[in-house]
Amino acid sequence: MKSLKKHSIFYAWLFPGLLAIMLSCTGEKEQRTPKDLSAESIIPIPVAITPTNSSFLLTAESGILLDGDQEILTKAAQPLTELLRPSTGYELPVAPLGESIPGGSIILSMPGKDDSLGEEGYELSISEDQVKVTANGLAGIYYGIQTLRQLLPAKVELSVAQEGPWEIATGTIRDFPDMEYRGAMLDVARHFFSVEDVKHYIDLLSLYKMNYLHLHLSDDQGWRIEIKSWPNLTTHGGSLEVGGGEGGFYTQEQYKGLVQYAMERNITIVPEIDMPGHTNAALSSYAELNCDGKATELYTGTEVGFSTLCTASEVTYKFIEDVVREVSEITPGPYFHMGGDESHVTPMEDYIPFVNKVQEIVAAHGKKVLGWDEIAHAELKPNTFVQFWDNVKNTTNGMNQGAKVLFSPAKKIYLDMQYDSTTKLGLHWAAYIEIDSAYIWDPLALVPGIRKENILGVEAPLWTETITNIDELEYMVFPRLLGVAEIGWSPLEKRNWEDYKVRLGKQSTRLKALNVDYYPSTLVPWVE
Ligand code: TNX
Repeated sequence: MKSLKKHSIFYAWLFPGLLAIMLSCTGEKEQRTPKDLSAESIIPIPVAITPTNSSFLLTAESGILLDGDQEILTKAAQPLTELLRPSTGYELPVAPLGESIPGGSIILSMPGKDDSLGEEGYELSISEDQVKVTANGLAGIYYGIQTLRQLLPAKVELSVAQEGPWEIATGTIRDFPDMEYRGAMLDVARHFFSVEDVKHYIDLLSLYKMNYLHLHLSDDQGWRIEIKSWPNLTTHGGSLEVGGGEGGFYTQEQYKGLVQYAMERNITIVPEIDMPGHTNAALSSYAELNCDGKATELYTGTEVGFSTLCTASEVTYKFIEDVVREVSEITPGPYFHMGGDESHVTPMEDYIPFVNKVQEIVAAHGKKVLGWDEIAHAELKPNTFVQFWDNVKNTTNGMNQGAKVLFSPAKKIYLDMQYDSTTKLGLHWAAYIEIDSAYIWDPLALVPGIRKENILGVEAPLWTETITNIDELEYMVFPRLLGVAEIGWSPLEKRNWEDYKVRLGKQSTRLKALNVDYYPSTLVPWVE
């Protein structure tokens, strides 16, 4: 070694250029900090990680290269440039593969069918010289980018230029979701949330690879989506919210904007119009929807189960037909959620034919029915799905009729439940739900006899009787949502609380960079 050095110096004296080259080579190597890909905090945890213990460095000379259909990939590159350009301050030109880029590049590649990755899976391979995201389609590329995002320093989330280095651990990740439906529900009826708030929520959901957002658009306290053929629903029925404050609603144009915004982040909107119960806002807006022909008063309390549509009257079904048609026309996703929960004042002999009829109306508008587990009392049609929230018997009944089950067990993932008896926001009728409790459960163990093929997925609801604004939303949702995301995406054998809580602790800087007001549970070793 020593003699080699001596020699170098000797030759350098003769050939200064040679030394410069040698130093620059060794110098570059020395910059690469060994980084262990398997020790990074990725949530949800990927299916397979193979570390190679070095690092890739993103620099001002880096670029993004597209390998495959240029038009589709240009779209796919957008979330990546939107993430990287502001925080790194780098130009990061986007070009077809083959173009010469002086620095290490990120390649987005869609070479064709890799069946084992499916529609949403991806492979991320990182060497010292390049990062490559490979997938079958846009969704997979999007998720590969989200993983890459979590491998970059948290300051990548900031919107003004930061100092580097922008290092990424090397190795390979192969990853695809365990469940096809990974969602969250937001109740915009009890308290209204603006378009901006919902977009913000969509942004955060997409970081953790959630792919559905269910909007609870109507309830006793408010009707939140414009229906052109029944305009009082929103002008009157949307005017208030719980507590008596000003309500609000989305125009159809605004809703379409939300659908589009979500779609760009691989999230499908599921609209819910709750019926026949939870309908006071509608009953107050149109007298003819009441069996006695009298409009009710607007309601701003938090009781449940006191209202019902008049299930025997024709106008009710004309109303439902109009609502389902208008909402379906602006909803490209496959599902229409008909609610069906807590219809305590609808006699069962009326409830069953009602649910049967609504399933037909929804099917006629080309949508699949989702409903809370009570709908299993009716005869479920082939394209009906049951959302388990409370009642195992109902859920089993639905499953035995061939319906797939969406898991939202109140005792585990109702995000409106208090963390413990000292947390101020939220309710506790189902349980106090700490971070560990929301994570350590498995759908297969909750409903006897259920098999993997009976499961549609998981969805974490946020009911908003006590949640009035986006800060309160963040406090209840984060960090429990990350655990739900992992249950939906990662295979059971990869899920482990001891490992998860360490990864969660490391998400702290990212959540802070994103300005998320999360609940700092003492069960988690937060890393500042
Ligand atoms: C039960 S869950 C409800 C909602 C409430 C929630 C509060 C379900 C289908 N119905 O109406 O907002 O509890 O936790």
